[in-house]
Amino acid sequence: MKAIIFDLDGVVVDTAKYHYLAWRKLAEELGFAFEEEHNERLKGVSRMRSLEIVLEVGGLTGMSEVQKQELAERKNGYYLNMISGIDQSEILPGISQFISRQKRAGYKIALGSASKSGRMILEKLGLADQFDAIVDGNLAERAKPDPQVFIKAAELLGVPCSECIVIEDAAAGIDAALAGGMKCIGVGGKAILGKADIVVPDTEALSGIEML
Ligand code: B16
Ligand code: MG
Repeated sequence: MKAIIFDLDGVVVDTAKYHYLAWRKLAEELGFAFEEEHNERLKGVSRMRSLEIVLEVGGLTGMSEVQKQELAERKNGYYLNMISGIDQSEILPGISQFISRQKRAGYKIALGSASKSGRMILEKLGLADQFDAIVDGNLAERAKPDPQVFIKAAELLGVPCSECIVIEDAAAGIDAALAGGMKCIGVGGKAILGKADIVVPDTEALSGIEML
């Protein structure tokens, strides 16, 4: 294995809580409650797909494309406001040390995130310089579970997909990595991430994986 491709939200930083709070605020404005139990479905999927899931939960059908665009932009405004002060203190436990160690061991490091704010968030966390390639939602038109975001990262690194390991916290991301012919480590619960080659319960446990 020559490269490690990191998902962002849920692997490098817990931005999922801010995505959730922003969707919940939008849902409240639309007149329904968006409960946390539905949040898992939003992880790793694109902004527009997330909106469709939120509207489905609220039983709102028949919105025009223009209306959907406005709602997605409104939610993104709330989200950007919530993450405006994000800093190194929000990097998930053990991740900075893990990235430094794998770089010293010779791995190339990339980001493969669905988020259009991916690069900006890495910069705010002070981690952007550690990444040899950054692919976020601005560079990939097709959302996970399509493997495009990870394949682009492998191409930018100049490493064949078969020599890349993806680290993911979402079922859509695991499916994307496997569809791209990559190895995959899941961070979270086995019930959701069971298709991954290895599943660890949290980011701190990544340092104990023997294949790295
Ligand atoms: P944005 P990841 C994903 O990030 C999030 O998990 C998902 O909830 C979000 O909808 C998506 O980014 C798009 O984010 O609205 O900022 O473009 O897990 O792929 O790093
Ligand atoms: Mg994620």
